[in-house]
Amino acid sequence: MSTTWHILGAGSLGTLWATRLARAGLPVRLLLRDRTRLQAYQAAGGLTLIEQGQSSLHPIPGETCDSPQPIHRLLLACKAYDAEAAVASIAKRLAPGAELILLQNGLGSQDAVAAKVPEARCIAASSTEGAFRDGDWRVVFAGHGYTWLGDTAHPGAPIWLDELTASGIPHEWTTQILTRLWRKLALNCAINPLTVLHDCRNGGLQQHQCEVATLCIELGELLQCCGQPDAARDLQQEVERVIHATAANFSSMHQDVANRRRTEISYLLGYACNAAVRHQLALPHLQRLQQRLKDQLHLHGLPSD
Ligand code: NAD
Ligand code: KPL
Repeated sequence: MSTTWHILGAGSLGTLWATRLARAGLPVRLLLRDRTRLQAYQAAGGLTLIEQGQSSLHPIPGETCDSPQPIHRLLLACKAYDAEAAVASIAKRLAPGAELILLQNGLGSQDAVAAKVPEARCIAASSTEGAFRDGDWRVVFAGHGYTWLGDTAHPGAPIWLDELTASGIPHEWTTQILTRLWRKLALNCAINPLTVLHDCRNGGLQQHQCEVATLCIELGELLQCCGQPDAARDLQQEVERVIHATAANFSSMHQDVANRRRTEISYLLGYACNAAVRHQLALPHLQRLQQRLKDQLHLHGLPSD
């Protein structure tokens, strides 16, 4: 009998994982915040996945976070700023040897979660898949990508990776997950805030090449200083490649601001700027970028943390 996949966070990525695992015949249960959310979910009859214009309904069982059954495997699919509180809400349900897969972007939330559940195995993930919600309990699979998984404390791969393969979830186990997370963080710091400040698509940054290049130099210094030389390698070329390849897209941070949603700034630019301060590294352009972004978020009436 396979271990049940408990999924906390019935948003974009949580739904994308839940529906593909369930479609492969694996046991999946959704963890919902409270009875009201559970009733709303049950009324919808399940999660809907929209893929290449085709929608499919998946009647995955749901339960509230305070249900009594033990959790052996948890996919944490909420935003970075919700991760610590979300894990606290299910901590007492974790069985001995439980495994958590942390899908949060950026850095900082993974350590906060691990500190809350020291007995559990925490596996960090970095994903380039893309999905968005077009309604409650509905997700559109918008961009194929890859998910890297790794555990900074234990290099051995978990036994359930073949379940991801069976579910059609492209993934790779890596012993360098921190390097992956830092590299993505650096890309997000070089691109996303500027798209908010210039109110443009990613491709619009081709008009601001000097600004992007200056940030890449500072981010490279930071990565070196934080012991991440591999994440620093050819950073500027990679940033330029991503800007070109995603020219028509709005960055995730731009979309958050446009939709009046809280951003993950503290786990991206905020984390980078704090790391620089800790290492007594002066990165004036990055610090200034953080201040400009915070001012902009204030102007939009959004939280700046
Ligand atoms: P989302 O906002 O669509 O979904 C998060 C869900 O978690 C929401 O439904 C929210 O209600 C739920 N949640 C939060 N706290 C909860 C709690 N205590 N109990 C129960 N449910 C709770 O977010 P998302 O877009 O799926 O992003 C999740 C993470 O994945 C983020 O860090 C994001 O940056 C990253 N990511 C997203 C994408 C994407 O395409 N959406 C791609 C790569 C990485
Ligand atoms: O990951 C992204 C995001 O929007 O968050 C990039 C790759 C920077 C594309 O915008």
